[in-house]
Amino acid sequence: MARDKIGLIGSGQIGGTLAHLIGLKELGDVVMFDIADGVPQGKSLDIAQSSPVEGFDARLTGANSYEALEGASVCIVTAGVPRKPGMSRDDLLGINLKVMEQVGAGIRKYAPDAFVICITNPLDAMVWALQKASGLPAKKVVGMAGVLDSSRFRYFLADEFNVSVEDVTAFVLGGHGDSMVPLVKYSTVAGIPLPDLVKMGWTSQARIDEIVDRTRNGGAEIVNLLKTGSAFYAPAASAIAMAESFLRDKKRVLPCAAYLNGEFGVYDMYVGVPVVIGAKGVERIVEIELAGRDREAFDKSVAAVQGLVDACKKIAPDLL
Ligand code: A3D
Repeated sequence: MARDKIGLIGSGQIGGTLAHLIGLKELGDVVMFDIADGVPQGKSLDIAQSSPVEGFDARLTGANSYEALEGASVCIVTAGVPRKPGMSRDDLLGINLKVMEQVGAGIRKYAPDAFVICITNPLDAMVWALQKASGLPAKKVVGMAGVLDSSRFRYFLADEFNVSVEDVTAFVLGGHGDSMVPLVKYSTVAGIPLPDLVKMGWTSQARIDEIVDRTRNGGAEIVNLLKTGSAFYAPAASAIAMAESFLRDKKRVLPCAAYLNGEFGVYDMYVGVPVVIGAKGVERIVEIELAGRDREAFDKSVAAVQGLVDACKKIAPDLL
């Protein structure tokens, strides 16, 4: 069986890490694309030269033309400008919207059958714009945010309880970052929900609140430490989990920015919800019942995403 071709649109910090992980995991051949001349070529050659040491077989190439993406079965989009300290995700909107229009046109022309994962910020609005610009079916275009947010949450919880990260599950909904909605009652250690762990004296509600807050601001914490650029190891690993579930038809249940048209009472918007990812793309949206404070927080998060989508519609009315 021929290897899958994975197109990485954007070969910056996340793009490079994606290419490395794809090689190490032998998920397929990689085409790195970027507008910066030499960057995708240099990074792909560097990673290819690590393959004899690591013992993986994959063809890695770099390109500055969309043609190179021809026939890709997965495209992961990081093209755009990352956040700088003091810059909000929303400041990025205007610049990255234009990039999504170009990228969408390239995917439509050369990789119309691909499963597309968008990472570019502001995520929930950019994945919406990318789906419109590419014209691909909504179940083949998803945004990566929830896997990262829940991974951060899981890491902090494992650290708090001094248990393996493998035994901590987390459930997050809503938009990326500040407006994310962690569902504490569905987050567990070995199946024991967090509220029970509070009752068992493992932690306090105040500590859980602090951890939720740190998770919400997880991206900004790293931006402030790095001073230039934003997080890239964990975002890349999160997108790889989504790509792997598609390529290997694993049908994992992962929180992703998925297109909602009626589910959760949301229409024509991408919002973070749990979905099943398999060979057909988003095969199912897991629509849990939301009530009380969780519903309120979700609605607030949806309103924040709606604001960004409305801004996109104003800047680029032809996307509709
Ligand atoms: P960076 O290292 O700057 O890479 C971006 C790459 O995009 C650069 O190599 C640019 O040359 C390239 N680029 C710019 N314009 C175009 C274009 N029109 N066509 C093709 N390539 C282009 O950034 P990064 O890899 O650190 O981050 C990439 C994106 O991911 C940014 O928008 C970040 O804000 C975003 N991000 C999202 C998350 C989420 O959880 C959603 C987390 C971390 C970063």
